[in-house]
Amino acid sequence: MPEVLVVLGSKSDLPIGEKAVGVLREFGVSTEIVVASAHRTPERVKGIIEGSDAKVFIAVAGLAAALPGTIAALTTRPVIGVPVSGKVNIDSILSIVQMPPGIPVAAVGLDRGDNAALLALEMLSLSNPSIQKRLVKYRRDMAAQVERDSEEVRR
Ligand code: RP5
Repeated sequence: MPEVLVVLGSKSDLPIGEKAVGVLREFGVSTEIVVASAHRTPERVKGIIEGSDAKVFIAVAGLAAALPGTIAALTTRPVIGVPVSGKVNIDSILSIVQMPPGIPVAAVGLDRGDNAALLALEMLSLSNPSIQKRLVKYRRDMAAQVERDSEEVRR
């Protein structure tokens, strides 16, 4: 069973889900992607969440993005919502951010599957020192890249 389950509202969300899975695999964390829509297949969403022992859920959805909130309503495990861009980009962001009191969803930026994975890793790192170490290295590598970029631009 995966530690982080990525749920897509539609197969069309796959490129965003793949960003999350790529980062999680880079960190050696087990993950899986499934498609289940809050609107088209509510019973399927329920079955998947109730049958999963994942520690964190990443829910990727666009338009009236009910999926992250629906998953959050079914579990007390953390849910990270990733809004997907479309013709109107504010719709999915607000659908994920504006949860009613009592049922929180963590939201990352539009199409930011990579940040959703990093946030999930930060959650897992609270009880996993090896993930924590790798996160510190990831930040260090990023900072080194900025310095290399600066040097390149300066020249
Ligand atoms: C949402 O509607 C999905 O998450 C997707 O982002 C969007 C469009 O879905 P499709 O029409 O491509 O299946 O529920």
